[in-house]
Amino acid sequence: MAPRKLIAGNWKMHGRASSLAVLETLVDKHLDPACDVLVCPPATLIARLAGRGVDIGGQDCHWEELGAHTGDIAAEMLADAGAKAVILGHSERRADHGETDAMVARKTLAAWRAGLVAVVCVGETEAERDAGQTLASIAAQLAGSIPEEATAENLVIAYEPVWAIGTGRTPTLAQIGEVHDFIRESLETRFGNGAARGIRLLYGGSVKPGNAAEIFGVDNVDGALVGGASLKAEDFGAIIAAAV
Ligand code: G2H
Repeated sequence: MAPRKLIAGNWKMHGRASSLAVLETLVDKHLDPACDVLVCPPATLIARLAGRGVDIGGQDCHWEELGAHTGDIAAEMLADAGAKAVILGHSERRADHGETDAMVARKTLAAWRAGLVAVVCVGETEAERDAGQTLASIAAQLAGSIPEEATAENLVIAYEPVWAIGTGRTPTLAQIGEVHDFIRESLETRFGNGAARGIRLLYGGSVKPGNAAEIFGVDNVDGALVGGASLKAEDFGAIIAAAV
């Protein structure tokens, strides 16, 4: 049986005054219980938005529980604020902050230590795709970023081709399917069928109401990580509706 779908919103560094209105609109729509919904706002909004009917998550965490790390936030702090999950290894973090697979693996362990679901992002660059290196790049990121303790309950993987993020460009359905099938097979090889079948694989990169339904129809796509379109309640609600 396919896992329950998950639609996650990644607000990135957006969502100040309008944030509560977006969330309240989603809650008012009485989200279909057949679909899980997660909203990941900036960390300053987690406590304010948690407990209002939609699961809330962070966008990053440090691998240490505490210490001299100016500007960082611990997984335990996210959990204290009411977060249930945290996005890790997003390509914007990898690009802006030099995050490596090894760092993402340490952050993933920290998330699990704090009881958070880790939403680990992987994806190829345009140069890697043009060079025919897409699956090799994904394989390396999976091997380096996902610790051995992964289970269907503590891990979600988001496939986000870097060239499709915030650009309005999306891969073909065949390209999405090829990578999601590859990720599922890689997980089965490493963790066995039971765990691997339950780990949810999200597609991310310019998901919008107009393309969500066809993307959700692709095998091994268990939901979406949505950036820009998650900032508008109407668009995010339409994407959620397309998943159920
Ligand atoms: C990819 C995605 C959300 P967008 O970063 O993680 O953003 O939907 O704006 O491409």
